[in-house]
Amino acid sequence: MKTIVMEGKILALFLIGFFISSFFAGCAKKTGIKAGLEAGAAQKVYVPPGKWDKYYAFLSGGYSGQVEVYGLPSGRLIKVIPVFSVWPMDGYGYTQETKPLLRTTYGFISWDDAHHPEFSETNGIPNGKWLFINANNTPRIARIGLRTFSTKEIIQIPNAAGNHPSPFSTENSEYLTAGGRFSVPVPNQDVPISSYKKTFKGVISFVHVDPKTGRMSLAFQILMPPFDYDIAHCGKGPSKHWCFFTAYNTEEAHTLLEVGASQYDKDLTAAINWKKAASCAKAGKGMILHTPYYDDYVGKNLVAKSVVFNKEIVLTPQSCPGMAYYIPIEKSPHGVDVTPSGKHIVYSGKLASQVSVVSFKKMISAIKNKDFSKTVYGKPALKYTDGIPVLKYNDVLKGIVKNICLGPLHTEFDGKGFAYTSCFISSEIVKWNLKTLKVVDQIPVYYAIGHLMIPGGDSAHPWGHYLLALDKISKDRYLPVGPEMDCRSAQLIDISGNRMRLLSDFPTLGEPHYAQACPASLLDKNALKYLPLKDNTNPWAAKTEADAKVVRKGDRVDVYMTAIRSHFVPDNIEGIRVGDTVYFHVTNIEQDFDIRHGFAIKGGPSAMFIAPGYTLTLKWKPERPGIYPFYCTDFCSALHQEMQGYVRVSPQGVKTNLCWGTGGKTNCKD
Ligand code: K7E
Ligand code: CUA
Repeated sequence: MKTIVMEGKILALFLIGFFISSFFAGCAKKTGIKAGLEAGAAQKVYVPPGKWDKYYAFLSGGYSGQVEVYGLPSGRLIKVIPVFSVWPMDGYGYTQETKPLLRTTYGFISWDDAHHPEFSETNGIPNGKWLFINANNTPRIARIGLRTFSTKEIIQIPNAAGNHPSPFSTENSEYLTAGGRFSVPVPNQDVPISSYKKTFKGVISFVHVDPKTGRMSLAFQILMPPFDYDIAHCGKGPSKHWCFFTAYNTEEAHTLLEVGASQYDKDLTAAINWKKAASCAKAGKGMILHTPYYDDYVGKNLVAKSVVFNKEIVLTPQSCPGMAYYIPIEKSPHGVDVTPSGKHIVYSGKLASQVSVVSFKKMISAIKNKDFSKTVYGKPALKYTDGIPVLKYNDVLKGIVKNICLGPLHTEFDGKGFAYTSCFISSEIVKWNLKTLKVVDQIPVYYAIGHLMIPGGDSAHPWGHYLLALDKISKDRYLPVGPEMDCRSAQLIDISGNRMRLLSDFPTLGEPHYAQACPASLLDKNALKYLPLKDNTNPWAAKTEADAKVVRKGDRVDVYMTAIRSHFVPDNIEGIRVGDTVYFHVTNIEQDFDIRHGFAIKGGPSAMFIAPGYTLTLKWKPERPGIYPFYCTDFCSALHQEMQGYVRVSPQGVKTNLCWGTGGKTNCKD
C-alpha cells in the first residue's frame, strides 16, 4: 500500500514538473510565436466594419455561469447570455419575469459553474433550435432559445452532485445526459464519509426534451458504483442508442483523490444503452424516489414560473440487464468523443499520454459473445461493479494513438478524416489520422488548453475550417492586470489546409470550458428583431400610453409604465408610501430592431434592459420618504438624458393622493 501511495505522489510530482516546464517552454517560445503564425493571418480573421462573421460561437462562461456569443473568425464578443448567474446590467435574476428561473430546492441560487454548451440536433447535426448547458455545482441543465438568445428553462437534477458529464445530446435530442462527478448517498442522508464504498452512488440521468416545445423533463436515473463520472458524449449513426461516460476514481477514494484516484492503471468508463434503459423505465422496472426538484421555465405569458416535481424513476444495473457496460481505459481518462460516423469512440487518457480508439462494432460483438472480464483489480468483476459487465480493453479496441502528447483531454473532428486532440500538460493540439491513428501535425497553444472546438466538430457533419483552442492560462498573452488575469484565452487556428496555422488570440470571460459553433446562416435569419406588441402576452404589459396607470391594492402598488423615445408614461408618480411594495412594469413599446430602453431607480438593486416589444418588472420597496429619480439606462436617442422621472415617497401612514402622469396630464385616485 505504502509503495502504491508513493507511486501516486511521484506521479503527481512528475505531472507538476511537466506542468511547470511546459510554462517555461511557453515563455521561451513567446518570442518565436511569429514562426507559428501564418503569413496573412491578420487578413484571415479580419472582418471589415459593417460586415458579419461567418460563424456563431457559443462559449461556456465556466464560473461566470453564463454563455458568451462570439463571432468567428473575428473573435468579437456579440452577446452575453445570462443563464445561471444574475446579470444586473440587464436585470436577469432581478426582474419578476426572470427571477423564477434561478429557483432551486436550495433556494434562489444566483451563481453556477457552466461547462458544456450543446446544440439541439437532428440526425446528429445541429438544428439551430436550442442550446443546452450544464450547471456543475447545483446540478441543473438550462435551455437557451436561439431565436431570442435567451434562457428559456432550467431544470434541476435531483439525487446527483457535480453535474459535469452534461448535457450531451442524443442524435435527435431525444435525451440529454446528466451525471455525477461526485458520488453521494442516494437519497442524500447523514452517513459517515468513510462509508463511501457502501453508501455512496454514482448517478447518471437522462433528461427528455420535447421535440416541439423544448420543455425538459427528468426521464430516468441510473444508480452506478461510486466512481466519479466525468464527461460524456452520445453516439450517432450505428451507435445512436448509446451514450458513453468517462470516469475516474474507480478506486472509490473519498479523500486525497490526487493520489487515491490514480492507483489502478485503468478506470472503468460506462457505455449506456439509453434506448434499453428507457424501455426498462417505461416497463416499470425502476424504483421510485421522491426527492424534490425544480423545473423553472418561461411560460406562454413570457413570465418564468417554477414547478416542483418529486418523483424519479431510478434504475439499478440489476433491474435492467443490457443497459450498462464498462469499458476499461487507461488511467483517469477525461474526454470521450464519438467520431462523425458514430463508428468509433475516442477516449483521452489524461494521465496516460495516449488516446484509445474503441470500435463500436467490436463493442457490440463482445457484448453479444458475453466476452466479459471475470475480475477487475483482483476482485470479482460483477461484485465490484454492482453487476455491470466489464468488457475487455483489447476486445473493443480499434487502436491506440501512442505517445500522442502529455495530458490529452478532448478530441474534435474535421469531417475530413482527421481528429484533433487537446493536450493540457504539454500545451498543444495534435492532429491525427482516424484511419491510421498516426499523428500528422502538432501546434503549440498558450497555455494549458482544456477543450478545443471545431464548428460542428462533435456532430455527424463537422463544418471544419476553424479550430478554437480554449486555454486555461493566459499569463503573458495580454497586458498584465494584477495577479489575476480575469480573461482566459481563446486561440483561433486555421485547419483548412494540411497544417494547422495559428491565426489569433482573443480574451474570453470567465473560464470557457467547451463551446459550440455553427455557420451564421443557421441562426441569423431566425433571430428575433423585436417582439410585435400583439405577441406580448405578459399580463403586466401596457401596450399604449393610454394603458399606462398606477394601481394600489393595500400595500401593493403596480405601476404599468411605457417607454418610447424619449419619455416614460407616467414619469411623475406621487402617493407611494414607506411600507409599500412597488412593481414597475415597464413595456418598451418601440417596434423597431435594437431600440431598447432601460429602467433604474435610485437605491434599486439593478437596471433592466427592455428589448423592443417586451415588458419587464422590477420590484422596489422604498425605505425612506423623499423623492426618487428614475431614468433610462440605455442611450436610446439624442434625448436619452431627458428620459427620466420622479417618484415621491411619503412617510408610512401619510395619505398623499395617488397621482401619476407625464407632461401635465395627471390622473389621480385615492
Ligand atoms: Cu475538460 Cu468541464 Cu469538459 Cu473543463 S471539462 S477542460
Ligand atoms: Cu430610453 Cu434612453
